[in-house]
Parts: sequence; structure tokens; C-alpha cells
Amino acid sequence: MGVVNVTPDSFSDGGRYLDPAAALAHARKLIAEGADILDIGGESTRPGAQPVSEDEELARVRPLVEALRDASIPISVDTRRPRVMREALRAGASMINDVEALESPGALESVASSDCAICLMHKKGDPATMQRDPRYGDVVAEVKAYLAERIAAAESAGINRGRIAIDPGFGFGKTPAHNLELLRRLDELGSLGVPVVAGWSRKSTLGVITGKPVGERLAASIAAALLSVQHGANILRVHDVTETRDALAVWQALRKA
Ligand code: HH2
Repeated sequence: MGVVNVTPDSFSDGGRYLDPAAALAHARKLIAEGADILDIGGESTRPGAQPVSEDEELARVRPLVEALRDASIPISVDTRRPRVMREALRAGASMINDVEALESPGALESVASSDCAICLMHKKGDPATMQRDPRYGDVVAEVKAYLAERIAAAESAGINRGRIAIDPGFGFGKTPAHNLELLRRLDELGSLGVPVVAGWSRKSTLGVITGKPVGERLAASIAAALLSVQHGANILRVHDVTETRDALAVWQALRKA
């Protein structure tokens, strides 16, 4: 899953693709590099991010989704807002990626009334404050229980299990130790019976481990992506498609050999 952030403030690529032409060119580049899904976002959820208005989010996302109607791969929209979900689906998106796991009032219904795929992500707290001393007992058990509850809520709303993926939300209200524990035990989420998405790309825990700024975390991101797959991830949310695919190709060749 290749990331296209149409935002001025995303943590790793903020401002680079705010211009519609630049966003479309980047989207087409990621498709050409072999992305299987594109994930388009119009609001940064990085720690400390301020919310944008619904109209602004839509103005960023909708034209790009429309321009990609003819794309050869599914288009996902990363949003927490029911209206943005509905408009994005109308414009041609076939997946919603929600960092609030459809908790916003009306979100379950917005997804249920279509046949799109949905990624339910765990986060603790809001982006503005979530990295201020997050605490868990057993982080994996807590994340898993939350995702199980959100799968059940989605199913009760009429979204069948075959449409659902889950994501532990690396970096969303988690310390580096929490993120590493989630990675080490990622396969425990497999028993929920739906595909697992992992988003480590360029995140700050990788900066803590390597001492590298956000622009120099490619190798660390690839290591985390490969480890995620080894621990059961089915979908990798990444900024760097070519490099991640090459690393995966080596891993897959070894498995086949
Ligand atoms: N991470 C980010 C945003 N959305 N969605 C899922 N399912 N999983 C993730 O790990 C995830 C996500 C943050 O990354 P990015 O989009 O690059 O940054 P920003 O939120 O600053 O736009």
C-alpha cells in the first residue's frame, strides 16, 4: 500500500504533494513502481497534528481520487470523517483506511452502505496528545481486544468480515517499547481472522533506534517492513514502494527456494 499525503504537514512528506499535479504524478509513480493499493490522505495524523476542516480535507482528497478513477489498482482514502468517506467512495475510492476504526458517529453506516474494503486501526488518544506518556498493561492484548471489538461493531453494522483489515497502529499512542512489543508479537493478531496491515514507514521509533532524521529512515523502514511480514503482516503501508518491493522479492524468493 503506497502512501500519498495531500497535506502541508505530514511528518515525512508534508507539502511535497499538496499541489494536485504533484500528487497525481506521485500517485502514478507509486502505481508504476508496483503498489497494489494507494492510500490517499488529506489530514496529517502525526503526533501533535492539528485537525483540518472537513471541507479542506475533501478539497485535497476528492480531485485526486477522481483523477485516479481509471487506475489499475484499488484506491484507499485515509480519513476519520464519515462525510469524507462517503464522498471519496462516490468519487471512486474502494477502500477506507480509518485511524479511528469507524468510531466517529456515522462512520460505520457510511462504510456499511457501500461495498468498500475497510482498514480498522488502533490508536490511543488523539494525535494532538497521544505521544504524551502512553501506558498499557499488556499492549498486545489491549490492541487485540480493541480490534476484536471494532470488527464485531463493523459486522453488527452489516460490514462483512471479508471486507475488513486491521492495523495495530504503530506510533499511535505508543512508545518505542510498545511498538517493538507489537511487532514481536504481531502474529497474535492473526487469530482475529482478517488481514493485518503494518505501517512502520519512516516512523519516529525507527529514528530512535537508528538516530536518523525522518529523511534518512529508508533502510530502517525496509527492515521493519520485512520483519512485519515475517511476523504475519499481509499489507505494508509504505512511502517507498520500489525499495520495499525489492526487499520483499528477496524474502519471497527464499521462501520459494
Ligand atoms: N500511519 C499514518 C497514517 N495513517 N493508517 C494506517 N492504517 N496505519 C498506519 O500506520 C498509519 C495510517 C501516519 O503516516 P503518514 O500518513 O505518512 O503521516 P501523516 O499522518 O503525518 O500524514
